[in-house]
Amino acid sequence: MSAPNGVMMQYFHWYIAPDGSLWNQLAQEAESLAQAGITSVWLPPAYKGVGGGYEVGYGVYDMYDLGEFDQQGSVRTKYGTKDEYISAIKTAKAAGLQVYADVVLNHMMGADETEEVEVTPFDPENRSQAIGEYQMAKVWTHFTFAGRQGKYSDREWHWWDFDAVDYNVYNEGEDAVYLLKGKSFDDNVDLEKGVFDYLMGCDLDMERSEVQEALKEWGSWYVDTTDVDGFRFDAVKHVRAGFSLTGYITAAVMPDAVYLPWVSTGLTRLKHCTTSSVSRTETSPCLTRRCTTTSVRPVRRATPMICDKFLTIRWFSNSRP
Ligand SMILES: [Ca+2]
Ligand SMILES: [Ca+2]
Ligand SMILES: [Ca+2]
Repeated sequence: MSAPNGVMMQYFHWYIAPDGSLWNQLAQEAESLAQAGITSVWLPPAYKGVGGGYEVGYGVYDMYDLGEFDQQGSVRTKYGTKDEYISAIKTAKAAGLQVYADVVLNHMMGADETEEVEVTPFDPENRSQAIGEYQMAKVWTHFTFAGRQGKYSDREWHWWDFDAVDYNVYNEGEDAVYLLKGKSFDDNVDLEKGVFDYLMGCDLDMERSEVQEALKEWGSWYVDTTDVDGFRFDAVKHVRAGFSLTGYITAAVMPDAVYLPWVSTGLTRLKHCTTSSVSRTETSPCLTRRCTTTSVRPVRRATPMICDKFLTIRWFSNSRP
């Protein structure tokens, strides 16, 4: 029988040295972490970001590059190579730790090429207020991932996969959020700044089915490749609630529908929400319903935690206790 409560360690912080050693360090320390009472580790984003070997991980460039390809000036990430990452996860799990991967679905940065598209500039402080005319812009939205050459996925990303950007080559000095042609900011997000769909970089259009499918495909690949126990979702208040992160991991990771009730049951633990966390649910109907649940049933197999900025979800295979 597993213990009712665990201890998760955030196994990184923003300012650790960018020397590519974190994954190896985890492998070396896994045993002693477990002995000290740690039951799970939250690892930083493992894929290539716009800052290459210096990128903390939240400026997502290529989610299929876990430190394997020469992109953004580096093969490894800030934390090591793909092989070191996978090896560290294996070692950590062998030591009895559960491993959570940090996943950023909200935005991408560091596109390889520009594209021309009509945009409408909006006030960065009030995204319901246009501050200029519909106009032609040149934006960094074409992701070719040339360094990966189609391995794992040959999908390229274009402006039509995104809702907005904040940089127009034709008007470099302007401070604006540019809503792209035919797009709307996704609904059911945080209401700060009018509608807080846009945070940074190229904001994914979560209403677009091709984008949803691409993310599910990636999720399946990621779990198959890394064998992590769960996800920590970044920037959830900027991701439309209708996308349903629990539905996402169910579709991406647990195609067998029998697992869904376990995830839903886990969400009743939202009685542990802090006041600030509930502000997220005000704009999230799919979570509000569960957050108002006062009776908390015992949760054995799924333990999500939610707050205003992130959401972690853990799942178990049949073989795990
Ligand atoms: Ca949209
Ligand atoms: Ca968004
Ligand atoms: Ca969006």
